[in-house]
Amino acid sequence: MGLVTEPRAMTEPRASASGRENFPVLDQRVHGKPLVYLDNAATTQKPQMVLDAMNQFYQVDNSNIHRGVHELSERSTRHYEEARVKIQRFINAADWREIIFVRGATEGINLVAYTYGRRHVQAGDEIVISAMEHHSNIVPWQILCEEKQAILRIAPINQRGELLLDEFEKLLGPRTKLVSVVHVSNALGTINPVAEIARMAHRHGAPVFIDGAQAVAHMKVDVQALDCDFYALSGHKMFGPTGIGVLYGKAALLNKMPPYQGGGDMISSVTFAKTTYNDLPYKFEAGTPNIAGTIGLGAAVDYINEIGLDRIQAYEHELLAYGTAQLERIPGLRLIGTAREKASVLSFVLEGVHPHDVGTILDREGVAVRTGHHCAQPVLEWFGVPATTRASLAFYNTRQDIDALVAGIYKVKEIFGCGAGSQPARDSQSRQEVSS
Ligand code: 7TS
Repeated sequence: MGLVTEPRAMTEPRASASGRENFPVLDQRVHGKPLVYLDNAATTQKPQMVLDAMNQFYQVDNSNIHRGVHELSERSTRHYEEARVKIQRFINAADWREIIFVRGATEGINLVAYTYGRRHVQAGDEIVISAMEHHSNIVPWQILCEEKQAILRIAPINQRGELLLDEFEKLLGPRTKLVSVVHVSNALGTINPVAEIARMAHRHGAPVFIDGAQAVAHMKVDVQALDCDFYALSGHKMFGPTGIGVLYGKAALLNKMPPYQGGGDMISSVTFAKTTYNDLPYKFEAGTPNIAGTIGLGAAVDYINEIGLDRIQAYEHELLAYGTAQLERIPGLRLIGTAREKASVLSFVLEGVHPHDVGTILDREGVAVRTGHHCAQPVLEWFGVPATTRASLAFYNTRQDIDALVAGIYKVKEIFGCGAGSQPARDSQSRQEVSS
């Protein structure tokens, strides 16, 4: 069965970029209404192909990897390592040894903070991040800075939620030991110019970490073209399972880093007198990994490739434009995050209604969104809001889904009696730039 619908699906209001029928979970009713799943930044749904790959592993091949001479172990090892090569090609890493399987983007960031960071950051050194980071790209650096008496510098943004690159560059200098920036913001949807940031950081001799958790399901990522030193992603945000992710690192850096965790598989030999470590990537993969999850992630990569990221990106761009236009029309609704380069996220506040109430009422309408600070408290604080309601898109969403969201918001307004009087916010037209 073909996964891809006819090209006209790109502009047809009711069509998605790919058959939703491949996602069993989407075919259900919630509170008696058809499910409209708009919480893809929290986690994406899984196509049948991913579920089948994982099921197949447990039903047919289940065995530990890298350690058995028997047939099942050889099969498991082969499938696990094939997934590594799929990821290598997917993000265009130069070598499969640069692909390290971790639990998710969070673990990828922690790994670098605890290994590269501990080794290279000293008292008075500086790490630069942006004002729009997810907590997982803030807290590991705070822990490191506290331990080392280093300084965390925060690159400011403007009212649209875009980085101020001139200000960014001013933060870089001889004390900068690492720059770590989100590729696509989960709270705002901003796409950051990460290739340019990498060039800037390299001019000052600092390596660059890119948090790609929200990017890889929505756009083509080429780590060599970006020339980033590290890149992290989460499988569950790209139609794969939870508990599996990837840390990409340039081999030259990874080779010089100490191990993150000790245990089986990460060693070359162990004696009580001296232990030597395994080569890349195994040096960073201590213990039995998430084998089924890795194989599921490989299947997710196959699935995305089959549809095509160019096609996904074009479709989602059009859907985001449609959603933005619809939401901007709603009186009293203010979009948070109106960057010119933006992907997949519609974050907003509704005058007079707490986001949790918006989310709860939308849920009763079958519309799943996330409310809260989205683990990006500092940036919401910067915008002067404690929380937002966030609709986040994937390629299986449709204009109909957006229409259901809009209808739900009008229902909220009706219930809270804020149907008239207020004007839609026009933040996207604001030119004011503010440093944080
Ligand atoms: N970085 C970004 C930009 C994220 O959006 C997230 C998760 C992470 C890192 C952490 O990923 P994990 O898979 O290791 O947990 N973001 C969200 C979100 O927006 N809603 O729920 C999780």
